[in-house]
Amino acid sequence: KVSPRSHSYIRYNTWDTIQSWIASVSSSNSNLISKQVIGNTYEGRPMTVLKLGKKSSSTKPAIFMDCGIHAREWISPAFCQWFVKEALSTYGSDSQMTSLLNQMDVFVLPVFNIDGYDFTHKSNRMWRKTLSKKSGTACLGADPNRNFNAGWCTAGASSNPCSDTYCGSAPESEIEVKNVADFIRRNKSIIKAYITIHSYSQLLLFPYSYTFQLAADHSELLQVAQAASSALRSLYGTAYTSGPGAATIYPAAGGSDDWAYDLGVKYSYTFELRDTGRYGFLLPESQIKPTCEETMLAVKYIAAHVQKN
Ligand code: ING
Ligand code: ZN
Repeated sequence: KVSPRSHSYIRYNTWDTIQSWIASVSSSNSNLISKQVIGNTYEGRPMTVLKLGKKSSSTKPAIFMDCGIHAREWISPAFCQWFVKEALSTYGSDSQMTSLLNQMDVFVLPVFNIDGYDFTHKSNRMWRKTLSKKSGTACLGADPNRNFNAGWCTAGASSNPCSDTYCGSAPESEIEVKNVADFIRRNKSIIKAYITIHSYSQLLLFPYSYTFQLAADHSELLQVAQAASSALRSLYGTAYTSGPGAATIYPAAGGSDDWAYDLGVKYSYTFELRDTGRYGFLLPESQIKPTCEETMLAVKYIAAHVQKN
């Protein structure tokens, strides 16, 4: 049972709708979900992490996945909602999902940058950053994916508060980034994989983005990314490119995947979902279902690899 039956997984839901969904989906599936607030956003909205997994007496290894780091990338929160629905509705019938949730927990943060997401629905559809205020400038926010403590502000980021890639006044200056980083640090011993969902460009990226140096686990990360991309492509032919961030998209410091990797989370991936630019951030709602279905295959591939390693 997924509930509420009225929730639409093929719409771009507002934060208010997603917040109600978080409450009802967790209360009506308490055998498989629990929720915890990891802190509030700058404007005071609760950041709730859903923990999916069969309850166990022993501590289980886990995967952490977040959506909506960037406000305008609406397909991303749609994917996290889809993932939760699929996990609940296929547990017990799909052997891989059943085994995954029996052996591991999946932490899902459906919307990371809630203030920004709400702002894109109400004021500025193309907003990317957080909405924190800073003295000395009228410009708002910082780029949460430049605000992690990984080569912070050394490449592909701006120290100008008015820039869309403003790195913030210090690493973790953005409360949303601090809340997520604290949660991952607290659960460092159990978190085996970090997956973050962005759009657009159809890429499956892994560390590093802050340097052109190859990660210690480069060949395994590449092999898993390529196989996950093949699984994704098998459904509708959607082509993905995979590789380290710096060489595949552009050098950019302060990203969440690089930070998680350097903390010790080996399987650290950034997805850039559909499309390649025709609609860009304005991906039509008619593409939510196919995009989420194909992406499930890649995420499940990565999860299966993590599970057996
Ligand atoms: N792209 C990412 C960005 O933050 C990225 C690319 C991935 C940068 C990983 C750094 C680390 O710019 C989008 N579309 O947000
Ligand atoms: Zn993004």
